[in-house]
Amino acid sequence: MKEQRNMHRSRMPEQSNDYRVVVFGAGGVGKSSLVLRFVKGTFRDTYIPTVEDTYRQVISCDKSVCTLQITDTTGSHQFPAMQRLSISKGHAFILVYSITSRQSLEELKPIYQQVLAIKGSVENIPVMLVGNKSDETQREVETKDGEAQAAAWKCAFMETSAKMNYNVKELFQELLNLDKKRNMSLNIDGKRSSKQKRADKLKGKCSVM
Ligand SMILES: Nc1nc2c(ncn2[C@@H]2O[C@H](COP(=O)(O)OP(=O)(O)O)[C@@H](O)[C@H]2O)c(=O)[nH]1
Ligand SMILES: [Mg+2]
Repeated sequence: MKEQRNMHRSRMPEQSNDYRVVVFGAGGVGKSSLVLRFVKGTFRDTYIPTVEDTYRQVISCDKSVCTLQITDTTGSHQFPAMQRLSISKGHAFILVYSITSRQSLEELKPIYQQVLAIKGSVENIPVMLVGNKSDETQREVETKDGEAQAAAWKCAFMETSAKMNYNVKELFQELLNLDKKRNMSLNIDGKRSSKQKRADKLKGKCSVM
């Protein structure tokens, strides 16, 4: 039995080299838009419900490279078994609501509780609470309310706009920075702008390309 398990593992050595980020949130808050803006640099105004998509990008990790794997989930009505599986496999989590919907922030609560239940504690797990659609004027959730929720959850917080491309790369880099066990950068060496190099110096870390 034991031998079989080991054989199985050795056939998939690349697995351990993946850094898995899972994006959760109610339907329509902009999960897919954030992921597509980040991965492809595109934005669309039409709403196409997502089943579940995973995107991969090579990033640098501890002086080597690894695969950043981003799973864009279907929303808060994901199958419970699928939700549990993505949480147990995930290394880091992005919890998205829309600043135009207080309800969408409410819908994150059971998801956060489940992350907590499965991971035991979120203290050593990168979690970012994200208020998306910051470009919208019909605001239902104030920035300070998002900040307060993040403080209660002991996680990081950011407002973004996938539409205006505001804070999108920053979101992913900040999330990676939260992981103290690895030194990860979206940037595969040598291509940083002077602005980013300055930011690196300040933080003592690498940053976005
Ligand atoms: N104004 C605005 N609309 C957005 C933003 N992000 C997404 N949307 C729109 O919100 C709708 C839902 O986006 P989508 O990414 O499919 O949401 P998902 O269900 O969470 O994946 C779409 O019509 C998007 O165009 C944003 O930052 N600002
Ligand atoms: Mg979607």
